[in-house]
Amino acid sequence: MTDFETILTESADGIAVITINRPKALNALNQQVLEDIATAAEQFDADDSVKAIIITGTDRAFAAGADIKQMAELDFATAFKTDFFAGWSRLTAVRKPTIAAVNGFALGGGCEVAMMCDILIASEKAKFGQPEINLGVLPGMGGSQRLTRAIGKAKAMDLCLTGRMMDAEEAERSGLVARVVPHDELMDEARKIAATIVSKSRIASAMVKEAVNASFETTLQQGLLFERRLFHSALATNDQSEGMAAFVEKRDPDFTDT
Ligand code: CO8
Repeated sequence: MTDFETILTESADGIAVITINRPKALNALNQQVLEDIATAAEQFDADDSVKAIIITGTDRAFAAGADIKQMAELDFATAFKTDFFAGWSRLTAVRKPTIAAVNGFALGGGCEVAMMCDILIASEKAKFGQPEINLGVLPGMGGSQRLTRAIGKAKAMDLCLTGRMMDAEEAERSGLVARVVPHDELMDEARKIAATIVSKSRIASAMVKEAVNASFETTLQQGLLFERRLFHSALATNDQSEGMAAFVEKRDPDFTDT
């Protein structure tokens, strides 16, 4: 694994952890953070010993948004020509399940990076928001799209138009996060979820991810057909034979990711 400037990485027992580590700037996302997270995620995605990836922050922040000090200097021509921040799509291209363990502020781009992950869990101290309106701009990394799909128009408009923050309890109630846990238990809970995923067939978990994500891109009929065809394909895997044999024989399955 490469040495990174703005993140910490570790991996053990099939679980990789990427920790955003610019605490003095509340983990604000500059170009280097993008490059580091995307590269680490791609490397873990290609690493056969890894089956799930956790992304988390440090101290008070998951990430307090795109780096405003960097963006303050940005003009239209440069942003357009460089397709500023389009590189975050590298994170969404990761095929292994990703878990955002949101420990504190997840604002603007921070909320958007969390929403690029497959499962969001939050500490009781987490705060979510799209405060770009306070800066005279709007969300630019998916906030108006993924947030609206996650929590609906009413809440998404409320958050994006007022710039207010919502706490973890409201985020769970709204459907943005899957679980809220006490702050000190956040990483244990994230690792438990990841360990559960690690115990499953990697082919099946990748198929689940593709099928659920397809629901955001297709009509219901196309999505149902895609899901059914994936199911048919799953019947060609050794893990399907093993999983169903283990159930019939009343034992734990031993998946081989084949
Ligand atoms: N960018 C740069 N630096 C930041 C950011 C940020 N987003 N957030 C916090 N910091 C820095 C502060 O400047 C401060 O640094 P310093 O000590 O050098 O002054 C340090 O972090 C600590 O912050 P505060 O002193 O402000 O801490 P508080 O506890 O008083 O406040 C808040 C915490 C409420 C989180 C506050 O820092 C805040 O409001 N931050 C900005 C949040 C925000 O507006 N985020 C959205 C940014 S815009 C965005 O994400 C757009 C994404 C789309 C990109 C476009 C793609 C095409």
